Amino acid sequence: KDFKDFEEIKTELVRFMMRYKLALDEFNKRIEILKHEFCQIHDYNPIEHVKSRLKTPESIFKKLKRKGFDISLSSIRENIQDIAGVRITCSFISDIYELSEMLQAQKDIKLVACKDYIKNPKTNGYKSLHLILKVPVFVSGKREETYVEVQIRTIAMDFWASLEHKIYYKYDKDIPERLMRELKAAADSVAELDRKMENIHKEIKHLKEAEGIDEKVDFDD
Ligand code: 0O2
Repeated sequence: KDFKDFEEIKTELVRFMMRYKLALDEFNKRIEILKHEFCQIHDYNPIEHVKSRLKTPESIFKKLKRKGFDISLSSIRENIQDIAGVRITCSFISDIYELSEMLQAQKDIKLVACKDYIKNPKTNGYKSLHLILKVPVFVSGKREETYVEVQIRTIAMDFWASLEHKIYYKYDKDIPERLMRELKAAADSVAELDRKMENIHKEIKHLKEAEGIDEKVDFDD
């Protein structure tokens, strides 16, 4: 009997997670199309890389406990909005906002929430644009709106966040004040670099426009 129960739970879980996997696949296709659209408009590829992941059952369970939600599939479906996660690394800050607009302009994608940690960075210096979207997926012929969390950031923001994640993010004690200041200072340097690159990019764009240069896009660049 135990084995039968286990098999039933396993089948249910696999089906449950499949929905999020389908949402990721669907979303990644959209990104690929948007990349081409963007290239048509601006003559360059704004996306450096795209990474997607499914939250592990352990991590889902921990989040349910931490936030005090029920432990059930329906509770997970309603309360955990980052089971399907996509991180898009862009070249310039302006690309982040343009890409976000393009995503939100898709008729069947719904914006559930937007957290702009670029305009309002976290106290440690973390910057990124977070969108919670609902993406339609078809499971056994039935349309199901599924949450996808999208984090959009520049290469510089990603560099900082990746290293900070390694060093501190899941460190559950208070970080000493001095190290907190150093971390914030590193985030400020990274932001300064982003501003500089954005300005150079804009100036070159204006120069090109003035000279009427037509650029050829190479997706591997
Ligand atoms: P992982 O391992 O990347 O999946 P909560 O999820 O409750 O902490 P909330 O409000 O649901 O918070 O989400 P929020 O604030 O939008 O941020 C969640 C995700 O953003 C995290 O996912 C991280 O990926 C990233 N993030 C947020 N703050 C920081 C930070 O200070 N440093 C770094 N490096 N990343 C951050 P997970 O699931 O916590 O982690």
